[in-house]
Amino acid sequence: EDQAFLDAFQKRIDAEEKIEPNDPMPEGYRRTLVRQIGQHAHSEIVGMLPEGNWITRAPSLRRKAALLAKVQDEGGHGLYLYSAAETLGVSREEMTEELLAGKAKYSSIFNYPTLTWADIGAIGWLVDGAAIMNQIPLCRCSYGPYARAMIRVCKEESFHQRQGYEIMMTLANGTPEQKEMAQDALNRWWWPSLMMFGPHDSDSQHGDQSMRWKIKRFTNDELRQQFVDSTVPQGEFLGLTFPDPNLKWNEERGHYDFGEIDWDEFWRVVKGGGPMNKERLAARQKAWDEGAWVREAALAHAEKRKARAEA
Ligand code: FAQ
Repeated sequence: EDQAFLDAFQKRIDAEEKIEPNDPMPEGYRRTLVRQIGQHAHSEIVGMLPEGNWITRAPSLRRKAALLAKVQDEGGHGLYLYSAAETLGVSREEMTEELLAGKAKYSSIFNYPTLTWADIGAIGWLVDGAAIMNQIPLCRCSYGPYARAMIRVCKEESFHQRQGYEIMMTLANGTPEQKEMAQDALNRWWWPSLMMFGPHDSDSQHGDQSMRWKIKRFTNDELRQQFVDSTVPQGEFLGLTFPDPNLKWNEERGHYDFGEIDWDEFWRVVKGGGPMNKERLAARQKAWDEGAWVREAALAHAEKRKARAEA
């Protein structure tokens, strides 16, 4: 790739032009998007598992219907995202094989267990809240198909977030035991939610280049700070406390200060050593194996139709 091509491409990016599937693009740009969109898709699909765990145990029919719809939405998001990645010349099969081989990542957050019903509230409130903070700027990503997919995804995420917050509100205003459950869920999900935004900017391998290419519009630390600033008042409204003694409003900065993330835990979970990593991948492997006959049948059917059309 010569410099003139790279410069011309950067000019299009700087002019806020959308890059479309058939446009010439640097190989690094294509690779970064395949990596990020693929990981994002895997996160949505693996992300169905922690909440799926509670569908049969939801406390009422109304809660069950809402949770079922939310988990279904996540499956839909995964499919849009695989389709967006396919416009860059990779197949869904290749992406899935990379996930199952442990080569492609998915969000660290989905490697924690959902121990009580309150976890469903905490996931909607915090995990979907963090996802929205990260995904609203992706609606302005320079790559057209990804940006457009994010618009609908964000609308659905905002329903998910409200669904979760409303569960937390009900528990926080319920019996002392229910309030205790909500507090326990916040204690366990707070730090992993902050980890969703990725390493500090100084340790973010891809951050600078992705900002230049306008794939990312804000850095990991900027988005994490925005999330803390908007979420802490919501927690206070619930009458709950955050498990961080260093969390404090900083008048001068106009932001909350907060404590240091346990980065050893973060990298351990990212590298496969989290509490639920093995179970999550085993569940994906089982679904892939058990779905093999469907893929084979669909292919055989398509070939038969093609042969008939040609005869
Ligand atoms: N977990 O250089 P950076 C959802 C990896 S929301 C695991 O900073 P980048 C909705 C990173 O991939 C969750 N790995 O990377 C939902 C890279 O490794 P690589 C999904 C992480 O890409 C809600 C390395 O560390 N959302 O699913 C994590 O510039 C509720 C260095 O990091 C998205 O994927 C992590 N937390 O920035 C579903 C959003 N953080 O690839 C169900 C799109 C970093 O070189 C229920 N993605 N790594 O092997 C992004 O915005 C970016 O990819 C970041 C990371 C911000 C996640």
